[in-house]
Amino acid sequence: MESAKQVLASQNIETPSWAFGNSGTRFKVFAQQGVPRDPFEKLADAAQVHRFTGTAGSVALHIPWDKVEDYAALAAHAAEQGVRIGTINSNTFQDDDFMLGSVCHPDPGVRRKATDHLLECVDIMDATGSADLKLWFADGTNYPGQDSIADRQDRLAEVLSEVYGRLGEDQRLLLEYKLFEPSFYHTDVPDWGTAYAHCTELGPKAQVVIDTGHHAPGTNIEFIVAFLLRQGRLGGFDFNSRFYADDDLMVGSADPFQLFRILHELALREAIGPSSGIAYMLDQCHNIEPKIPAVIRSVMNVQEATAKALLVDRAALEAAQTSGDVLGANAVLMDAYNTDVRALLSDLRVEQGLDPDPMAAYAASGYADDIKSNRQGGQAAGWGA
Ligand code: PSV
Ligand code: MN
Ligand code: MN
Repeated sequence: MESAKQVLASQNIETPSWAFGNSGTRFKVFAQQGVPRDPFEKLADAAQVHRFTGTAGSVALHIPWDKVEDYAALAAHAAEQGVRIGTINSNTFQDDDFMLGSVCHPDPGVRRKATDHLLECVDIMDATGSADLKLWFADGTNYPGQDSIADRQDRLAEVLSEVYGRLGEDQRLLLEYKLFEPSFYHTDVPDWGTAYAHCTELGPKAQVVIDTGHHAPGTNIEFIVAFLLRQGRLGGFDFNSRFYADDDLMVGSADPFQLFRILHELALREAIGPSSGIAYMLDQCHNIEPKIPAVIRSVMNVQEATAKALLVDRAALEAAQTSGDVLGANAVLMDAYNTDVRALLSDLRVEQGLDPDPMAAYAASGYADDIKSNRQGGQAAGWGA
């Protein structure tokens, strides 16, 4: 029990700056009162999540959504708020030039533009002290014959290798895959196998990111976790929930059992704390729910799944597995999953000097009222505004 608490106390869940801005779908972005007007205010909101959970100490930025003049000043502001800047996410999908792709585009001029953006992101990492560059490419085609799938792989490899060469000693390139959308015929990095192959070609500082919303329905994500962990190529997660496609709902809301199964694979390999080198990030959009409480809830959902995974009786599991006791092994796992860990987490929070109930404590803090009255004209998170 004590060691589960120690691991939980050391866990860091990175929040995305864009979760705090207005978001929606291509049908409508609903503006909420009090949302941040700039990246500084996004960091202030993210700091509230950390203040009440004690486990959300870093914040991912998305460039250019979080473009500022002085990134060192932004990092200093984060520190003043009690958080730090984490992963830098690139954006090669919102410029008109990228209609037919970015790093895989047939025109070398467009590829140069995309590459320069990625290199600029590494400059930003240098200024913020960030260790991870997260790359997700919207590249792909909509129609058979539109472009050469194989040539696009070559172009991708060439750009990745240039960016990899620019990384500092302690910096990593995290490559995210996604099955489809916005491209509907083929995507250039559609799955973990493609991402893994490119990372292997690049070198040890290139690792794969699993966004839980980026798979075909029914995909066994925990298998991917186990495989990449074994290969030393699991760089991090973009956690969220989905019912249909890339829904970006609160993690653990659609399928808490899947989240538990993923964390079980990680717990088995002692890969939850910061020394694991795995970046545990959220990638979510809160279209209809209030944003800060939604992120607090998400962090708590990850903590609950983690606690359950840490409670798995590994000796009993191994004994059942070795003796071929199918039902016994499954029962060990289900016992842990069915344990109510909320009291354990409340106790841990009290030991950390936090309120045992982060949702209630945030609601009582008055922060939501403050931002509603003090901020007018909040920013869209980045898409569809
Ligand atoms: C793409 O769907 C993605 O998951 C990538 O991580 C982007 O950077 C992010 O969404 C933006 O939310
Ligand atoms: Mn993502
Ligand atoms: Mn996504």
